[in-house]
Amino acid sequence: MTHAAANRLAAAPGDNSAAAFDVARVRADFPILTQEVFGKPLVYLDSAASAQKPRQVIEAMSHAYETCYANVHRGVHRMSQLTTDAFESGREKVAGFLNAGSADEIVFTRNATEAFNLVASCFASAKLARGDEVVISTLEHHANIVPWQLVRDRLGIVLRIVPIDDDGNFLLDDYEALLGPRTKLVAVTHVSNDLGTVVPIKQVIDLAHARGIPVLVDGCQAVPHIKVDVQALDADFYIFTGHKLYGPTGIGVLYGKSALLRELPPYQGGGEMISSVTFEKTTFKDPPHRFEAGTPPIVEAIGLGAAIDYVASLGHEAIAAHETGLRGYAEARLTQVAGLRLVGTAREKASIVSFVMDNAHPHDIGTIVDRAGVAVRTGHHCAQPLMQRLGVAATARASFGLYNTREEVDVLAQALESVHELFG
Ligand code: C6P
Repeated sequence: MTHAAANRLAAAPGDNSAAAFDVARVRADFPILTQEVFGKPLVYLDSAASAQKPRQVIEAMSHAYETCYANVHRGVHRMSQLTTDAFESGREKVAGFLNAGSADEIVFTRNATEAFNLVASCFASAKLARGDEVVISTLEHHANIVPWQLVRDRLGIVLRIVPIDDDGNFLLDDYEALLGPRTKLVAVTHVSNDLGTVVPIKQVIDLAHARGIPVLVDGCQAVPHIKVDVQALDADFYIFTGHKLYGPTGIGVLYGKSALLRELPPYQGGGEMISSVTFEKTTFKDPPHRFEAGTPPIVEAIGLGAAIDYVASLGHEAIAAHETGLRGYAEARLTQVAGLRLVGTAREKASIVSFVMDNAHPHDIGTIVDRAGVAVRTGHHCAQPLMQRLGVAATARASFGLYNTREEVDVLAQALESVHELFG
């Protein structure tokens, strides 16, 4: 497009509840938002799947490749040292972002999924035996279900599932009742990727800790929207993925309390995670390097650091206020569309609106709104047990990022009205 079209979708008077948040200026940082789809301005409402990248992230990564690139922790040469400093500064930024006690508590992985597999595998080796229990919830993404099922099938552990109510609220009393003498870990999401439910995570952690049980939190859908302080939460593990936080793909983050990480064996073996190797015996580095076998996501860590700087420059509170206003507006606007039903109306939600429509399959909805330039995700959102609990095969999901506007919600609503006309 087409600056005219871009401007149409940018902030209009009264666009934002947070006056300090200048969404037009923010949109100018995202080059992709000037694209057209089927001749219409792109309306990107799929940030929960993956967020778009600001110029600051793209440039930080290009700059690294152009001016300061080599492998890290390996070379005495200048370029390797400079790259190592930039890479480790990405780790420091993540530590600051989460308010971790130290950068040594930050492990870089390939994505969030790998971080879950790392904890499941290593925690199981160190701490789980047949009959032990791990508590997860109905709201979980497959990434926090399947790795535990693999452990269950290997070791004979038991998975206990926290139920939800019909609105998608996490049921705290039922959760507490599941905690018992065999519970060795609680692993729950902070924000549901399908419903947007915000889980009362501090209470979840406190109830577990009162019984000496550690807690792993899936923060993938939380960190782009909510200020997270792992020390204030007292989370034992906290996982997120770079690409939903306006950073690159190819990098995930596992925060783990130092003492806990030290108790875990390595995840994978290979270069860089060792202190010494002979054919008889290998000794391992301390965390986080013990868990980072092979060449790490070097430029991705630099890009993630730039994304964190970007989010910090806008301020998490301002972002949250903007997105809360947007979600409220979207829920009010979409419920006016005939034949549309919201799926997930929990008391506290973040940035996600899932819905179904009479007579129209979510894939049809997604295809039709795409023709209007609107990108939403449709399907089971990698949360099939949640779909089963809610009695739906799939939903359509609009998810908002810091660059979205109320005008874009209007474009979605108009497109949904035409879905109703076609199928209703
Ligand atoms: N959810 C969505 O459209 P990865 O793929 O490893 O970067 O992130 C996995 C993951 C884990 N937990 C939650 C709560 C998530 O939302 C996701 C990714 C995307 O909802 C893609 S399925």
